[in-house]
Amino acid sequence: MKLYTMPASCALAPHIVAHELGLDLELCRVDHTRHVTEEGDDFLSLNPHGYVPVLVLDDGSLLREGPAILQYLADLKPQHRLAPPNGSLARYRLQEMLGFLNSEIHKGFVPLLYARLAGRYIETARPKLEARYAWIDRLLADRAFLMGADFTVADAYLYALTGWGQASWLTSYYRADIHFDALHHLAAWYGRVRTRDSVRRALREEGLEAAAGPAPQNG
Ligand SMILES: N[C@@H](CCC(=O)N[C@@H](CS)C(=O)NCC(=O)O)C(=O)O
Repeated sequence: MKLYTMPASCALAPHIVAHELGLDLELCRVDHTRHVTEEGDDFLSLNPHGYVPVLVLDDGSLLREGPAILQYLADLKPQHRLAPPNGSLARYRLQEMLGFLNSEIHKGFVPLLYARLAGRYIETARPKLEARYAWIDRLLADRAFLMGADFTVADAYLYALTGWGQASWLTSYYRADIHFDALHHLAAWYGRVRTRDSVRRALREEGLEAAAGPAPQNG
């Protein structure tokens, strides 16, 4: 297995875990300003988002996103008990903690780190979010839902977040100055999700249905 990393980054976590488990792990450093690996390869071809960690498995499959990589590694050697068994409540507790670390702690640092770039937080953050939504748009070009043909919890999550950029119908705190009008696959997906009974009901119960407008008829 090979781990793409940058020293002192969040990729330090899977690096540590690999040692905990005694796994044979090859490390490859990435220059994130140029998106080139120390072997001279284009890192964006491995991760179009340009960030580490990326784990390449022995069969050549790629795994991205720290929480997924950490759990994958722990599950390779369950006897080390770095993660409780899948399906147990304890495992969901671990995922609860990893979700918290990922979005609240890890990404909580980002404004502080970007603030050092002469306060250019918005100018740095918005293009990244736009690029990531463009990637989601391409993903949705040939699939109905985020993970494939079927609606999953990930669609519910993305639907809730994407509403923040649809400023026309949100008037409160959850209104970001970013628009996805040019992303047609995203718009089609958004309409598809909007027609689901669960979504209509949730919007109604949160007093949002009128503001969200009528659900598309043909999804
Ligand atoms: N969602 C990713 C984020 C990883 C991340 O933020 N990596 C940082 C290092 S801590 C990075 O590579 N940043 C470079 C960049 O965004 O260009 C994860 O949780 O694994």
